[in-house]
Amino acid sequence: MSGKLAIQGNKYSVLLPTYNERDNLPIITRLLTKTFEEFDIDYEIIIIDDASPDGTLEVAKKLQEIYGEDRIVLRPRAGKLGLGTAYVHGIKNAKGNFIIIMDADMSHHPKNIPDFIRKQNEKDYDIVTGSRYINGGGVYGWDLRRKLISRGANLLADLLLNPGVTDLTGSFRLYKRHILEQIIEATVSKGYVFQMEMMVRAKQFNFTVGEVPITFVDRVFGESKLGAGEIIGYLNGLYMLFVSV
Ligand SMILES: Nc1nc2c(ncn2[C@@H]2O[C@H](COP(=O)(O)OP(=O)(O)OP(=O)(O)O)[C@@H](O)[C@H]2O)c(=O)[nH]1
Ligand SMILES: [Mg+2]
Repeated sequence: MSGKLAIQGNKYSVLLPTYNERDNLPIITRLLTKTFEEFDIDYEIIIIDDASPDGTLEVAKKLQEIYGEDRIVLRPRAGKLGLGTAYVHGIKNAKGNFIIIMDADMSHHPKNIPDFIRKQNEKDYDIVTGSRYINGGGVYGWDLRRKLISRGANLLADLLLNPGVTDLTGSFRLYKRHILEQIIEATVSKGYVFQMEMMVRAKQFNFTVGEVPITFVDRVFGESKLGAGEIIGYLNGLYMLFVSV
């Protein structure tokens, strides 16, 4: 399979937002570079660190020394400003005509990226989204509570907004760069609801969306942040979209 995905002129910019990912960052970076090299794909990895107290940025600088400045791009910010604006900040100066968004905590595996690219090539999709909820996808390491919350969040959003995508809250996605810029521009929510709104906007704009199965693995290092506040925030955001879109 190696080498077959390279299309002349295509470049993939991976946006990796990080907050306290010191232990995960070297592993995900190695797996990313390995995957891209194996398939002879042009890439850059853009790390957007929000002044993580655990020293993630220092680790990122070391990685930049190892892999080179054309492969590892650092776009740090002075404080924890949240995921939505981290993507906006990361896209500025991104060199790729495609953008891949994924978590840096090893919940998303770089080995799936060739599937995203292959899928995109199939029908020249504007967006390809990773789904835990189609055949071949799944979730590992979550307890029943977390599974139910994720399923519930997806079912509810699907019922109210019907964007036609099976995994709305996931954040492992490939976008044409100009499409992502347009969607982010239109997206107003913050927090967990942000990923879901992006798919609702995509439908609104009639962008084409392909899906590939992914297995999501719960983080091993670092701390989870899903609490009651996030759930309430999600429900609020969903309601706002329901009445406004
Ligand atoms: N730059 C930046 N990155 C963030 C921020 N919040 C989270 N991240 C990163 O965004 C990605 C997803 O966040 P997670 O904390 O893993 O969120 P989650 O996957 O919903 O929840 P858990 O994995 O259970 O903690 C990870 O790579 C985080 O390090 C932020 O405010 N700024
Ligand atoms: Mg995570």
